[in-house]
Amino acid sequence: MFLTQDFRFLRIRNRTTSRTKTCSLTQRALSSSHNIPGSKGEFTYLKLQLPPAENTRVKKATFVKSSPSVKLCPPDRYPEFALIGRSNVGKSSLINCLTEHNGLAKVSKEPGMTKLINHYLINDTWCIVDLPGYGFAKTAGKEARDSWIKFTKDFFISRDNLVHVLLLVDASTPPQQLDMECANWLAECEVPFAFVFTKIDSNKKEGPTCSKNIRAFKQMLAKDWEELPWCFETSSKTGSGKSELLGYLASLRALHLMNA
Ligand SMILES: Nc1nc2c(ncn2[C@@H]2O[C@H](COP(=O)(O)OP(=O)(O)OP(=O)(O)O)[C@@H](O)[C@H]2O)c(=O)[nH]1
Ligand SMILES: [Mg+2]
Repeated sequence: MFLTQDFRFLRIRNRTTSRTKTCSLTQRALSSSHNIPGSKGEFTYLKLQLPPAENTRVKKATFVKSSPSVKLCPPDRYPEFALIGRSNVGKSSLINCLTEHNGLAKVSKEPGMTKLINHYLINDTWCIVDLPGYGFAKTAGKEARDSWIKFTKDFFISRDNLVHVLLLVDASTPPQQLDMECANWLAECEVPFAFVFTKIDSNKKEGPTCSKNIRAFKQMLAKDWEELPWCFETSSKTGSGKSELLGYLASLRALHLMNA
């Protein structure tokens, strides 16, 4: 991936097909560059130029609305960050962790808990959006999958105030094809996103560790992607990775305001 001259788009070249996808980013015409993550170890990451993070703390978090369709979502007044990922990956838990508000988003061991588009207003200035998870019913088949794609695609396409998407991936399980497909699908749809690995506290007695799973996931991704989107490693149980993620969201909000 690389940024084009006007900083408006990033392009992702698929190594296998040599096809180039263009992915619009919120960082347009950047003027300052305080935080430039670049290559890190064996993987090369997208170089982002972000303004410094300010007002990272969540002082107030309120539930706004559950919407059954994009048309019924609240007006697009505030900058929004949407969380997506497989069902049970920990989207709702992460919202509670970031906001330090247990019970704000409903958490359940049963997959498929979140069925609607849920808006949460943070500090009266920006929103986190909890979307239904994908892939919870193995038997649900193509129809359910198509309906999920339509539902979420509508959201991504029609929300002008969508600043960034966080694609959550469960670090306690080996890489899943569905997550790869979702990442590629976001890129196809030109939706800017970062990976958030969840449950890094949850190392199983048998099988690979979370670190190994994360590495394997990145290796799989790196087969196709020249540069990886930025990645965070989190645990909603221990709060690990929380401040880094809040800082990232704050920088993106600052950028969004600079370019609004
Ligand atoms: N150990 C551990 N468990 C977690 C973590 N985050 C979530 N969980 C557990 O994973 C399960 C699912 O969490 P949710 O937050 O409801 O997941 P979700 O992605 O919102 O699920 P859906 O709404 O069904 O799509 C719950 O049992 C959580 O307690 C974490 O960081 N560590
Ligand atoms: Mg949920």
